[in-house]
Amino acid sequence: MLTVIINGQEYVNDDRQDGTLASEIGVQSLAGDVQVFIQVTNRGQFGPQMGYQLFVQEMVPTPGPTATQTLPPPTAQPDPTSTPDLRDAFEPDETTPTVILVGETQTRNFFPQGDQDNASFITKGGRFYQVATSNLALGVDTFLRVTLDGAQWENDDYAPAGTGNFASSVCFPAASVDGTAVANITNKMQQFSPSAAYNIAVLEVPALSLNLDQLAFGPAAAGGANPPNQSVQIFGDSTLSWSAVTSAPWLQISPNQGGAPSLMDVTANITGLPQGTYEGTITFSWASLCRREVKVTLQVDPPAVSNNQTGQENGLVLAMGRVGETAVSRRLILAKQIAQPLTSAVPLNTVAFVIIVELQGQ
Ligand SMILES: [Ca+2]
Ligand SMILES: [Ca+2]
Ligand SMILES: [Ca+2]
Repeated sequence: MLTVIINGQEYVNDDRQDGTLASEIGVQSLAGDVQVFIQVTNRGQFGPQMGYQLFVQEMVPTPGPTATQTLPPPTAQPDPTSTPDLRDAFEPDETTPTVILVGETQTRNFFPQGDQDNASFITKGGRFYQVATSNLALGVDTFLRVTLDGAQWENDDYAPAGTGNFASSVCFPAASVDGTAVANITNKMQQFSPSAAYNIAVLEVPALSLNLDQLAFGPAAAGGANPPNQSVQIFGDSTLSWSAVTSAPWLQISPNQGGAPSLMDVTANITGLPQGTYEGTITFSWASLCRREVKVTLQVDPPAVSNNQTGQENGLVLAMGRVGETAVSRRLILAKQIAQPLTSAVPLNTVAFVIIVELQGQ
């Protein structure tokens, strides 16, 4: 990017014309001999090989009929407030996302204030793609959202909490037809500076799909048998290699790695678990940064209690006297559950009754 200051007037030019990244500015001194200040900045990559050539040429106005056409006007509009452009080389990308090729890695930054980055790439029908950020500078915590044909995938951090890795990764299947996916990247740390840099890359990865997204076990009685095992079916490309972990000791899987197709056996081991509702996760990983989760719930009920522990008998019978003894009227007038055990010998979680039998006419 070329900046020229002459007589206090500043001219800026990025590209001299479409199709070239070179810059050109033409100026004319109308106030005699003056000093001209030229500044050259780079919007691209830096390195020892990143050379360029700078020319300053005098242009003499041609006499004759064209003498009135002295010098061409400056090729760039005056921009007195302009400063060196420290945005990444893929800006502006707000209204029209900058193209990123599948397999390409781009270095971008979050600058200026409020900057978001957008990248688009062509997807082929039936393929699986991974968009991931890496090499995050201090002050950068990427959040990644990919949209394709109205579908949307999001990720903040693919690494577990405590790893200090705030990079993002989204893996998604393209539809059955070719399309254009758009990745939007924002900085959750809200730091905006030329040094708030990171890399964004797009890869094609092996496909992985599951036959379900969640599993529910139970209810099972605490201390009793495990609920029946369930299974997860894994499908994908022949090149797929996945591994899986669970978030809780009670949630057990076998196998924990494989290819496609695979069948995973899922056990909810309730040994030692008190009653309650449990939640766990099976996390599949493949292609380094791709993740897919299956949510698992488990319901553990209170321990099962058999009838003879309750003291409550079905079909309470009061056999008081023989058939035909009409002189005795038998009437159960009250069978009331009371709140407290009758004695300390009555175990908790049992039911006690007071049976009052009123005999009349004796
Ligand atoms: Ca940017
Ligand atoms: Ca931007
Ligand atoms: Ca993040």
